[in-house]
Parts: sequence; structure tokens; C-alpha cells
Amino acid sequence: MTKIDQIETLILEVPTIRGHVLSMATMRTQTAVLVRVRFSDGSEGIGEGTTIGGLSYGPESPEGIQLAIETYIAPALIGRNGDDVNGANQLIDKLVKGNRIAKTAVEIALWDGLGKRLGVPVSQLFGGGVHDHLPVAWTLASGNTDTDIAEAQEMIEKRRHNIFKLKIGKRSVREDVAHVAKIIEAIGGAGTVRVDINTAWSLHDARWGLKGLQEAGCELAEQPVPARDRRAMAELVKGYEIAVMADEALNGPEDALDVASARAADVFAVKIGQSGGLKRASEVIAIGQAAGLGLYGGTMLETGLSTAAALQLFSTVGEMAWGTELFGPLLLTEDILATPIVYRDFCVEVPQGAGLGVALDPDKIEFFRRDRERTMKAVAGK
Ligand code: MUC
Ligand code: MG
Repeated sequence: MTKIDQIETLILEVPTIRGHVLSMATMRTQTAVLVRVRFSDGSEGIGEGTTIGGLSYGPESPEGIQLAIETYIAPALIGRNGDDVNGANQLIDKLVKGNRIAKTAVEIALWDGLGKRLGVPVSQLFGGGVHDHLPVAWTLASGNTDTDIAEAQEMIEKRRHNIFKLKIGKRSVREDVAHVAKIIEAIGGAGTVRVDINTAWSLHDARWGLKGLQEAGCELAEQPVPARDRRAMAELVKGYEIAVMADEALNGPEDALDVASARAADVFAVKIGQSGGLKRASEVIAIGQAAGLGLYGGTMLETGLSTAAALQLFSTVGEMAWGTELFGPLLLTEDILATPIVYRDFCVEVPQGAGLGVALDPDKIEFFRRDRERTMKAVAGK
């Protein structure tokens, strides 16, 4: 039996290429929690758990993710069969409530290790990939309309992205709608535009907002109202033609069932971290499919590592009608992978090779670690 010997964590801080202005925070760096699992046969698996804007986006912070892994998840898994990912998930779900991003980071490392030992990509462990590339959106969030327009035009020119997600919700509804309308006009037919409000609007704001956005030609509005407000989401789904997407409302399969039953979304933004791992994300996907909803491959602006993990899973899904937004590595000043993920022709390519199909660049890890003096701390087994 291949046993889990050690689980180590590390926090990285990587600057973003420009300020990324969201309704609840402006990001100038991204903070990622990396996990390395060492197995008794000498094999290893790596994973990542990442959130956005400290504690401003959701209930887990980078420090909390690290603590949950080191103090609660790792000790429970040391000595267990490394191949038994389902067993690990079931045990951890009993011992640790919530903390989905922390669970995800460790689960990804287990899948990576298993895939490497078997010599197959993680997608194979989910029945096999049916796509080798997927459409990928870019988020315009510079905080300035003209800068966003120039950025969109550059992306179209380079054939890197032609789907744009605009982050709104910080300014008044009227200003936001005017901002979106200007960008749609400037892009013309060369790209499509969606918005993400990140829960900033009341139902009343959202009624005005969706009306204006729809008239401007915006195709989708992501999480306009607070995550818990399923009734408001359902009212917006019914009241407007523009697609309404659930993001913050979707924390795992139980939420997915709840949102689908309440018809509180047209589209699911499936995020591996928010779902609680690849397995739980596959369950969210299945519920969305069964409910006849559209699917979108979401991101928590992870580095290339968890972006690769999401790609492994999303490549197995028959139809992601709204594409993906797996552009996280491109928002960072430097890639932390030895071989960066490839973006071309408006798509992102699924990494090939065993496990996640990616390796870390050790020099970059050393350079961007939050605490450069501290060696990767072995939680157990030493
Ligand atoms: C979110 O809320 O969807 C995804 C893209 C981006 O720019 O921010 C995220 C988070
Ligand atoms: Mg969102």
C-alpha cells in the first residue's frame, strides 16, 4: 500500500500585472496556499487552495486555509492509503466542516499523486478528457473604462480572448451600466461581454441593473445579489432575458441542488475550490446538467497549478456552454510553473502528461514564498 507520509504547505504572494478592481476588494497581489503530499513509495502530489482578497470574498483566508490543512486535515490523513481519494474525502468531510478551499488543495495533491503513480492524467481518473482546449474569458477590471477598452482590443488583436467579464458593483448602478455599454460599443461584434457584481447589489439595484445591462447587449450577470438570497436570484431569472449566473451561492453539491430546485440561476459558475475539490465540483456539474442549466468553468484566480487541476476536470465535461475563465496565471506578473499553461486562439489548452500535467518552478516558489526563511514545514511524519 502506498501510504501518505507527509503533507507540507507554503503561502506564496505573487503580484498582479495591474490592480484588479472587484466590488469588494482591489487585488495587487494574489496569495496562494500550496500543498505537497509525499507518499511512502517516493511519489509526490501537489495542490493549491486560493481565495481572493483575504477574507473579503468568502469565509476562508489564506492563513485559515493553511491552518486547517496543517492542524486538522494533514494529521487525519497521514498513514492512510494514498490511492484512496474517496475515502480521504469522506473522512475529512466528517472531521472538518466547511473549509472547502483547504480540502480542495489537499484533494488535488492526492489526485495528482495518484495520476502520476498510474501514469495517467487526472482527467483519466474522471473517465477521460473529451476536450484538449476550452474557450477562456478575460476579466476587465482595471477600474477605468478606457483602459478596459484598450485591454479588450489588445486581447482580441492577439487572439487571446474574445469573451470579456467586467467586474462591476463598486460604483452606482447607473455608472456601471454606462461603463458596460461603452465597452460593448467599443468591442462591437468582435467579442462578448458579461458582468460579475460579486453580490454588491440589492434586489432593487439588480432590477435596474439587469434592465440596463440587457438593453446594452450584455449577455450574462454573475451573482448580482448576496449569496444567500435565492429568492431574489429566482426573481431575476424569471424577470429578465439576460442569463443570471450563480457563483458565491454555490458552495458544493448541496447548494447546487438548492439553487437548481429554486430555479435561482440559469448558469452555474463551477469553481473547484468553492465546491470543495474536483470530486465535489463534478457533483455540482452533474446537478447543473440534470437541471438543464448552463455551465461555466469558474476560477478563484488560482496560479497555473490549480488552473491545471480545473482544466483536468472541465476537459471531461461534454458541454460547458459558457466556456471558462481559467486565466488566473495570466493575471500574475510571473508564472510559477516550469512550463506555463498555453493560451492561444481564444482558448486555454489542457496540460498533457501524468497527474495534473504540470510541475512547479522551484526558483519561482523560493522567490514568491511569503516567508522565505521558513523551510516548507513538514506537518507530520518527521
Ligand atoms: C469571481 O467572483 O468570479 C473570477 C474572475 C475574476 O476576475 O475574479 C474572479 C472571481
Ligand atoms: Mg464571480
